Amino acid sequence: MLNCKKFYELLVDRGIDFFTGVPDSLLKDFNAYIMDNVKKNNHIIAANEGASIALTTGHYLATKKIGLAYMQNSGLGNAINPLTSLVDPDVYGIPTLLLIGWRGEPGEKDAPQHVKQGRITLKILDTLEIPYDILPDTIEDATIILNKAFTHMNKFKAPYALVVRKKTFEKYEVKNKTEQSYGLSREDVIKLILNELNDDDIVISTTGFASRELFECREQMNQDHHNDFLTIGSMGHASQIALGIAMSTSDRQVFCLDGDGSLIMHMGSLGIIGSKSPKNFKHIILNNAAHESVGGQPTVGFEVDIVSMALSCKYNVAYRVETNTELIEKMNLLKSIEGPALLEIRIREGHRKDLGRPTTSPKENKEKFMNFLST
Ligand SMILES: Cc1ncc(C[n+]2csc(CCOP(=O)(O)OP(=O)(O)O)c2C)c(N)n1
Repeated sequence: MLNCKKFYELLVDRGIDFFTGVPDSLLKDFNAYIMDNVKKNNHIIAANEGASIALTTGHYLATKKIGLAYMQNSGLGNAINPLTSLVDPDVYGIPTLLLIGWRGEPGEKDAPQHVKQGRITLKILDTLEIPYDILPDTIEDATIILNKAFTHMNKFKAPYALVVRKKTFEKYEVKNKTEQSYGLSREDVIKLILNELNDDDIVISTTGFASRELFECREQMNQDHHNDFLTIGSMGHASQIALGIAMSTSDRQVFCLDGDGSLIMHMGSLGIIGSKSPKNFKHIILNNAAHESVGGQPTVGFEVDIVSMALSCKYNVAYRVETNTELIEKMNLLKSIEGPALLEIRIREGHRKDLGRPTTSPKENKEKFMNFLST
């Protein structure tokens, strides 16, 4: 396996001193290493993967130095536009090193949302005309590949991708992690919310642990899953799925269980919700200021004022809570008040080690949910 420190040193030796991206579980050890060892201004966890390509571009324009943009292959879609219309040699020609976690690699068992993306990842890079290599898991071989990548980037002023398989990096635990003071966990909160909902309320949950926990909470509470649409892929889009439903189903309340990382990834959606102003739209943000589902890398969730953001985007009301009692009180208000309404719940990181994945397929989820909507 590849030692994170040694790989980092290979990059630094070749002039890389700027790192940006959206975290991925396959890259979490390397990510932890750069969080501990790169100066604050030289590592930016981006709002989305496209933004990370723009950030490496800005860094290159200002310093003539190649930056590294890391992402899960699910994020390639977000990056395609700047990859084709900004850094491509047919446009500005900005050398950029891409480090892409390969979820759903053919032959590896993975969750349904990763299967197609895994199958087409290399084909996407071929179509984008971005040369790539699978990152080898020994330093000797990684050195050869990096030399090849840098020769290409410097000669053609173009991006180059390193595709990262499962278990490529050795374990590295982050050392400088700030402790969080909030008491409730995401799963506590999901249970409390489900207890407050009516039988005909609709729930749209965001990507990652939130959807997995929602599924398991329903099981534990002996409840059916038909009220829920689990947005297992498409990170950042749960609120727009919820908006699409809310605009067409005015007699039912739509509760969107969103994450801070997901909200930030496509924050412009808040303005669209506020402008359309559906009365039945209730937006709940499970804010742990982290991308917990892929390793707990920080977001700006506690630095930005989500309540003020919602209000300035013309949400009708917006509240912030952090305790059990406040949550129950505001949930009752949220149910009776006209939307769009937002409830930010400050939570701590933490999840069950035995957290499973939904045992039904996405298509079964869709069919049950659509039947429920049509009754
Ligand atoms: C476009 C895209 N980029 C990255 C990922 C990988 N990913 C899955 S969940 C997640 C973190 C979500 O963070 P947040 O919404 O704050 O929820 P939390 O995990 O903290 O519950 C990430 C980065 C993804 N699925 N899709």
